Amino acid sequence: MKNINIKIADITQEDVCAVVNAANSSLLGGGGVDGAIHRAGGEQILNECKSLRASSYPNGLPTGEAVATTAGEMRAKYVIHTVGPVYSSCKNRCEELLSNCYINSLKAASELKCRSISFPAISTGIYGYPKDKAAKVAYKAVKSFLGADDSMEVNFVFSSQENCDIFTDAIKELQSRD
Ligand code: AR6
Repeated sequence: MKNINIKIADITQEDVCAVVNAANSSLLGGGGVDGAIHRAGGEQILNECKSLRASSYPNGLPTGEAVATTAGEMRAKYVIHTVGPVYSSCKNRCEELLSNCYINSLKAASELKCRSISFPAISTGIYGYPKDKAAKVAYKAVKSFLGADDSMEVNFVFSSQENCDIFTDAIKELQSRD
């Protein structure tokens, strides 16, 4: 689909307006993409996250919601932090919550006047969401957003060829309906 790119890269190196962080509700960092983004962006991101916790999210960022900080030393202008569902406990809300991550991140990027955004495969690492299922949810959410606003360039960024292949195989069926 036009406006959607699929690539293998380190998301911290993306030259886009906004990179999305697969965060946890504490917003205070972690492993995986989250750890890599905080390392690459430097302490400015953590300081902004701490302020957000103190002001807007004293109990943490709820699953499916998204909030932006600047991107510190990364090339991107903003980091949009979102919290994906933990697959073992999201029950019948897994799809809805993962979809919300994509839609709310895109809305946040749009509010910041961004025209380019890079997503990691939210929830498919430590949070255990099956990669093929997550691919379909991610693609459907992005496609529906772009249906209403096609001025955004969306990158799906994968850490390995294998993960990229799982994604492209899973969305082939959906793409044939584009
Ligand atoms: N660039 C692109 N993709 C990456 C990178 C990278 N630099 N590093 C990992 N991936 P995860 P989650 C892929 O675990 O499942 C953290 O501790 C990785 O292969 O980062 O949403 C947070 O603080 C996987 O497919 O995110 C939370 O506690 C995908 O990115 C928790 O992990 C997401 O893996 C969130 O878990």
